Amino acid sequence: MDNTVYLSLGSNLGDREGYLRQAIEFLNDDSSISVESVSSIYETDPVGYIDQPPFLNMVIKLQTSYSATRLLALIQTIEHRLKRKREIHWGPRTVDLDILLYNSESITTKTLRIPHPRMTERAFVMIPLREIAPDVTLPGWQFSLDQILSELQDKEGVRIWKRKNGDGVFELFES
Ligand code: PH2
Ligand code: MG
Ligand code: MG
Repeated sequence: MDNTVYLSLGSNLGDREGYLRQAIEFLNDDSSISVESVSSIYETDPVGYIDQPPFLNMVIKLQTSYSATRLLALIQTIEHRLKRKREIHWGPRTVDLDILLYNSESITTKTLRIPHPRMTERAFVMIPLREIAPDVTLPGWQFSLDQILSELQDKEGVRIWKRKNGDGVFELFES
């Protein structure tokens, strides 16, 4: 399990926290994945298509023996199990799981681009990522997370919703 991956999680329909929690449990149930850390949960104003409810967003770190392509397939299975429907592009969803970083690799296939092509424009990704990985570097970027975040305009649209208060993976959800 020697690949380090950061994932972004989002939900803005139904039991938003429950969907995030279940997605993490499905990932951790897979014997080829170990969830290493989770950020706090943030409530965030919708970006892109704005006529939709607020999101809960978070970032998690995992170790896996899966390739990026294999991990993407698993993520899509989990989204499907959690009743995600693709109706409006960038529209409301029960759960959205995006691969942000896979080691420090740059990957482009027909279905996958890593680093996630829009992550550096999105405070709802960069703020929780910085919380759990302040020193991570993005392949192709010479700037730190702090420097990238200092340029972003939409930071006030990202508010702590449930603060992580320890180092365990699931204590966030047990209170
Ligand atoms: N996801 C999108 C589009 N807009 N806005 C917020 N706040 N959070 C998201 O996760 C999000 C979004 C498409 O994936
Ligand atoms: Mg997605
Ligand atoms: Mg997304």
